[in-house]
Amino acid sequence: MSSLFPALEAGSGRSALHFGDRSLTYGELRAAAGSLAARLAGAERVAVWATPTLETAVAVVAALLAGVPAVPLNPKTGERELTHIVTDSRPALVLAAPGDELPPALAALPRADVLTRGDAPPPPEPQDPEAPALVVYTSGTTGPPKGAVLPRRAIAATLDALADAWTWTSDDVLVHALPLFHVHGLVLGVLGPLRRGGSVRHLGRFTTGGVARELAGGGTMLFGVPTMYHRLAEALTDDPQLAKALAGARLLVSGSAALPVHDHERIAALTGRRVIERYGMTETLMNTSVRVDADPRPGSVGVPLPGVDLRLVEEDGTEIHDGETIGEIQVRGPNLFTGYLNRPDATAAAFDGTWFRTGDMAVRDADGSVRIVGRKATDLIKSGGYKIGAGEIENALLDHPGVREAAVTGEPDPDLGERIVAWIVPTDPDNPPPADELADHVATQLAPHKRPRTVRHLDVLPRNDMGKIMKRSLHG
Ligand code: MCA
Ligand code: AMP
Repeated sequence: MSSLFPALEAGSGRSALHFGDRSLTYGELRAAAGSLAARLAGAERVAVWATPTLETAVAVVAALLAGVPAVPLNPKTGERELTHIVTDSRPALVLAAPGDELPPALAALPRADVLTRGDAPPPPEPQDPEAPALVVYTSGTTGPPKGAVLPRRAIAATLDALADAWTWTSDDVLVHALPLFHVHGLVLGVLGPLRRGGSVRHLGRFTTGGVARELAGGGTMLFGVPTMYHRLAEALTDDPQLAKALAGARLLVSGSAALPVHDHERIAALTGRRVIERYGMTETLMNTSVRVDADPRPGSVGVPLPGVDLRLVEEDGTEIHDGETIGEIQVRGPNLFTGYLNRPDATAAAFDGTWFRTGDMAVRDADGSVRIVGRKATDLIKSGGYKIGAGEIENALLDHPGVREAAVTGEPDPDLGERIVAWIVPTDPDNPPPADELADHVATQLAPHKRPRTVRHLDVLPRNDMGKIMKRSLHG
């Protein structure tokens, strides 16, 4: 397989990465990542302390050049989840920016500081397209997150398919503020521009003002989750500079969850620009997208990307072709992961033969475009574009001494898409634990974005004759 980043080979003076006022050209990135790659040679796997910084981008590129799989870690992950991830993935070392303080869960790991300067050319890139490149942890309905193993082939295939759908070139300057420990922000948002030989401007953290500034200052594309577009839509009403900046972008792309029609319409009305949606998953990378030359329709995630086979399947396995019946989306193609790390059981269960079961329910219109209408599992919640399993939060809540029973659901939220709600039977009904104490407990055990935003008390959880909690009868 040829190089993942042809532009790095040339190592020109073209701009590659900008994080705030810090930046690297392709030549500088080649030298910094080349030097670090030489230090990683022979490691089986490395963890990357994935802060939204230049160092994270250098560390991941170095690992890819060295052929060492990288495990990006959310720096806000709590003790329990972080311990699970490092126990499961067993990184040989952790890469972090000099001076970053690492939590006790990583104390036993050797550390390598990531420097953004260097002087060594990169080693020859591995040739095997199936070689694992990244291990990205993703939540399921129950249990702790699983590590999706993404080979080099999947990264190259998905980025090239998006380039085709969006006419994405080296002239593009991508603006985003997504976290760098998930596929959206890391693979699409950092590796994407680098594969094209273009550049990325990362805001460090999302603000509508930052988006306006970077788009007005030369950005051509914006990637975001629906919560970000919702906040842009809210701000647009009295911010003509923001409207002008969005109107000037070549492409506004939303993904990771559905962008509500209301936000689509508000942005279109105030900027004259339509946001286009693409649909993907950690395990599959990108499956479909509205193409740049198509007429974007709110609610549509477009057509299968080049190389991706997509079908809709009924509960009994029958394929749907009629353009109106809802079915589960199943996909296959070079964009797919190779499996979950250490979980052959879960990997086998995720496939129907060669087809990957996404768990997303959709309708396929007569023109082949896909409309997602929901999810098979009610125990998966999408909040702020993050996938969160109800089971992992329930387990964390049950660890709190004030909680006797717990059930977690997602409720519609105009900003987050869904908001996490915890239904609690307190150990002592006269003295239930305060809501913020439970939120802090989940935030420090798992991650802040998994914390319940609402806590409701019950005397008893509704259960069926089998003792199973009837979550559908839990609503506020
Ligand atoms: C609040 N905070 C706390 C607590 N409460 N920390 C500890 N304990 C607490 N009790 C902190 C948070 O860490 C955060 O810190 C700040 O307070 C605000 O938190 P929150 O309100 O949760 O954040 P937000 O401002 O609402 O975030 C909205 C967001 C974010 C920026 C849109 O949700 C986000 O970045 N989403 C992107 C998710 C994503 O990339 N998903 C892609 C996966 P601080 O402010 O310092 O951070 S899906 C994927 O990859 C597939 C392939 C796909 O299709 O894309
Ligand atoms: P994750 O597992 O965090 O990678 O999230 C993948 C899930 O995000 C998919 O299975 C979908 O449910 C959802 N998703 C991603 N993009 C979109 C989109 N454009 N519209 C609706 N849902 C989406």
